[in-house]
This record gives sequence, C-alpha cells and structure tokens, in this order.
Amino acid sequence: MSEQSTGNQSFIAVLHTAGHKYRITKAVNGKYFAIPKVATISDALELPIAEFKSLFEQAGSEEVIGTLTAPIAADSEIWGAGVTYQRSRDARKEESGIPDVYQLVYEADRPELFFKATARRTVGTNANVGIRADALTSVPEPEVAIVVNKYRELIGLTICNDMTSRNIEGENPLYLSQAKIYYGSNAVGPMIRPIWEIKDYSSLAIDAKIERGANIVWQAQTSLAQLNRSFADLIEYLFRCQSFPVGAILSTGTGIVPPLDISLEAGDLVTINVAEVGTLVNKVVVTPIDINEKENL
Ligand code: DO4
Ligand code: MG
Repeated sequence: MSEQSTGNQSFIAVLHTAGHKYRITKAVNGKYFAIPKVATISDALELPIAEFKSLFEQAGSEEVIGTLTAPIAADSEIWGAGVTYQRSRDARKEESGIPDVYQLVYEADRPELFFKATARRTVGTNANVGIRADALTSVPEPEVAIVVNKYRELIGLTICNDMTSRNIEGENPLYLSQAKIYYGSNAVGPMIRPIWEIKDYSSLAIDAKIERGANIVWQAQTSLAQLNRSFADLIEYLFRCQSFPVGAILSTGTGIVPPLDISLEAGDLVTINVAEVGTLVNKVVVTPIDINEKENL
C-alpha cells in the first residue's frame, strides 16, 4: 500500500489557513487553489452539483496556502451506516452478546444509520485519533464515505476511519453511541475525490493496516463491490424525514474488521487506502476520561 500519487487528478481539499479554519480549495499537483464564490464545504454543498462543478473547474488562478485538514466545515454532520458488509455482520455477531440484531439489520430493507461526528470530534490525515480510556478493546473501521449535497446529489468520495470501542458496543448494542462518539473517534480525508472524476467506483479496492513500531500487526483488504447496499439507497434513507441544509458526509460501513485478539494501542499507526480516493493515516492516542481542557488530542 503506497501513499497516493495525485498526478493530474484534482481533489476537493480543505485547508486550515491564517484566516479560516476550514477553507475549501481545489487541489492539483500538490497546490491548492481558491474556488470562486465558495469558501467552505458547506457553501459547496448548498449548490446543485452542476453549479459547484462549474465553479470547481474555474479554480486555478488564486493559490491558497495552509495546512491540509479534514474535508469538512465547522457545521458539517458526519453520519455512519452499519452492518453493510458481510464481514461487519459476522464480526459483530462474534463480539456481541445479542447477535441477532446484526443479522436482522443486514437483511432488512432499512439500513442502520447513526449520527457519528461533528467537526469538533473529527480529524484529518496525519492527526491523532483516540481510543477511549475506559474501553478494553478498540478497532479502526476503514470505510468509504460519500459526500452528499442538500439536493441528495453525490458530490464525491472520501475515506472515514469510524473508530469504535469494540467491547463497549459488544456488551450491549444500546451502548453504540458511546462506542462510536467521543473526542477523537472520527478521521476523514485526506481529501474528497469529485465523483465526476471517477469513471467507475463500483469495485474500488479498500486496504487497511495497523502498524506498531516496525511491525504490521493487522492488514486486510476488501472492495466496494462487497457493499451490500447502494449509495442511492443509503442516501434515500438518510434524507427521510430530515433535511441537510449544508449537506452531509455518510460513511458507508466497514468491510474489514480485525480479529478479536487485535486491539488498538497508543502509538499505533492506522493507514487506510481507497483506490482513486487516497490514503488516510492517523496515529492512535488515548482519549482521557477528562477531556474538557484539551483542544487537540
Ligand atoms: O452496528 C454497529 C455499527 C456498525 C458499523 O459501524 C459498521 O458496520 O461499519
Ligand atoms: Mg463503521
């Protein structure tokens, strides 16, 4: 698995600049350019895709300098879908005292959808993700995330690490929110690949590994072809009975889960690669019980 080479491909990237915490840009060949009339991802997701695409294509004259951060805005909502791959279903049945709920949701028309994160709980590539101090076992969940505008149009693909406190979810599925939502529990990035630039996303390769010092303690791969639901179906359910005025990011579930004897430790490096989309890399630290005073992990 190698760091992506962006070549002449273009991406939607968000930079932390001197004047803006989440400035949207167009990334080409390692440079970042302002997109006319659009300052944030939320501005972009308020526009119909054709309008945003046209502005995106005009970008290229005004270079923006800053640090790459998660491709979100301050008011973004990140949601998750669950048990959308057979491997996820099997892993949850194995770890849970109440296995039937996972089998039922895998087969049901209605998908499992859950609120995952706000900007405050989300980091980008090369930042630290957290494992809960009160969890016994924690795992990364390497997922393709879809970026959807307020009109339910698919704008692009990115990568999400849906960090999960495994024993907490395993103890009782009603603890899902605590297993999934805490400071440092979500990484997204490195950038968004515009959907109009991907010829066929139906079977993109997804690779992940956990490195501990010089050793790879776990690695696995799957493909979007193994996803048991369509993006259109997930979007349709997400937007039922609710609106997303600044769009949403929906992580589409994991198809690779470490075996029960692998748990993340502080200092581990988690790398997730999705073909055509990029590579998300995060170091693992412990999220302390009392996080109130901390700005960053
Ligand atoms: O059912 C719990 C969450 C499942 C999940 O996050 C996944 O399958 O990716
Ligand atoms: Mg997940």
